[in-house]
Amino acid sequence: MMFDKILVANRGEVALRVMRAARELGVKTVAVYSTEDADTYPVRYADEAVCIGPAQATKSYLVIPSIIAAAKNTGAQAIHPGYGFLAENAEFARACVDNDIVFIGPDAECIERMGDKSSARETMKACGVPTVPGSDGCIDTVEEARAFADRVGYPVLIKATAGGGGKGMREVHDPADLESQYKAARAEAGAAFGNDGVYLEKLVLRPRHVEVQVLADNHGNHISLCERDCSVQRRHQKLIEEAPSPALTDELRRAMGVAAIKAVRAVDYRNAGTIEFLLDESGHFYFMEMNTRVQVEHPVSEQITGVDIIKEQLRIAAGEPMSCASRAPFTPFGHAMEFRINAEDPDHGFRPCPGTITRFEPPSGPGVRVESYVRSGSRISPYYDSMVAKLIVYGQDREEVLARGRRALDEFVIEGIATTLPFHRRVLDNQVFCDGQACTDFIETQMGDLL
Ligand code: MV4
Repeated sequence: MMFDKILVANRGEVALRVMRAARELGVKTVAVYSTEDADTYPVRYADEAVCIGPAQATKSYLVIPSIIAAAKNTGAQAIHPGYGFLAENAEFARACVDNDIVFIGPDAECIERMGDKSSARETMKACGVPTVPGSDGCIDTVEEARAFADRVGYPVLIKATAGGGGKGMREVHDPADLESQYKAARAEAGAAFGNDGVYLEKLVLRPRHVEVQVLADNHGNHISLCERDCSVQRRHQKLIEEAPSPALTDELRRAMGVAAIKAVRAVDYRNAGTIEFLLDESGHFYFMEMNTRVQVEHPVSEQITGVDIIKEQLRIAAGEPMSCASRAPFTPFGHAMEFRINAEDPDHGFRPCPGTITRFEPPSGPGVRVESYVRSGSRISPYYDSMVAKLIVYGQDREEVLARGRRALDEFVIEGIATTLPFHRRVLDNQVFCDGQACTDFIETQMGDLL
């Protein structure tokens, strides 16, 4: 049975996105908020709202007992964690279950298994999902690292097992640098995660980041909602995502979908998740990481499949079958692109620019979707991430979407703070991007003049 009431353990655009889905399903919503966010739109939008502490996330959005208490006190039957904060925290998922609250996501075991990157890699390798040639488990000594690198050949990449998102990662191109890079990676991982375990992989040169959106329910349905190409990133922060990937053939798309579903079945995964792959220049793909949450860029998948991923998450968590299973296997319908509009100044190294938005006039018209929690007069807090809005444009093909993106970005007015709007507009004039050729070095190699 669908829930009567859920709590949203997040803020900003994703809190609003989840509450909108809940409202369409007739589910009441509880917002939690820090004192810093008291006057924001998602807090007003919710049927009820509970203050859980001061501005610092470690004293509010990350405090598990406060959030559990808020759910108990309001009679919420389930908690949606959004992305970031506690979304991939196994302890939180367990605390929900221990308090008879449904965690809208996978179970704690799946979060844990995928959170350890070396063991996630082992799991995927064992079930036949392609992985980059790499070490079996963690590498405990420099000698072991050297033996491995000599065997697979340079360049290699040292990765932190507790990492993800690029922290504690070191490339080694020259055997002379192996020892220092190995030690540096361990030290960085230890300081960042309190776990200095590292493993090695052969370095894939000029890869694209292609990730497959999956859904799994308690009724045996495991489906893929095609892929997203997220190759335009800066320091592991995605800036533009699109679906489908301009780099895939139908055959490759099918193969990646099959691999992603294999991965999901292997760990008995439930709810929405993403399998991230590296795609090399010769069209080979390799498992990189699994994200056990809904992601910022989920709307591009929604636009090309017609599936409301958040609503499906609620249905699945409530024990219902997903409503879209009979439409699988999905073939992409048209094209979609998302531009993250951040309060950052692209002309000054993307430095954060919190402050008050004096004028906010989003674009509209055919093929335009704007996901945002801000209004004219909203304040962007320095305490949280700098995302102000997501502009999603969609249309019948990539050409139409590029033109629509230019048009919508030109219409978009944000005054009072610097944003990434002009950066995106320049990307849409770049030939490499327009040709669908951007890989993960795109910003460094193509937008260098702007950085
Ligand atoms: C790699 C790689 C090349 N070869 N693994 C980046 C973060 C983490 N998810 C893994 N990452 C990478 N792993 C091998 N064996 C290159 C990256 C990488 C990257 C991947 C996707 C998108 C942007 C990236 C930027 C730099 C490095």
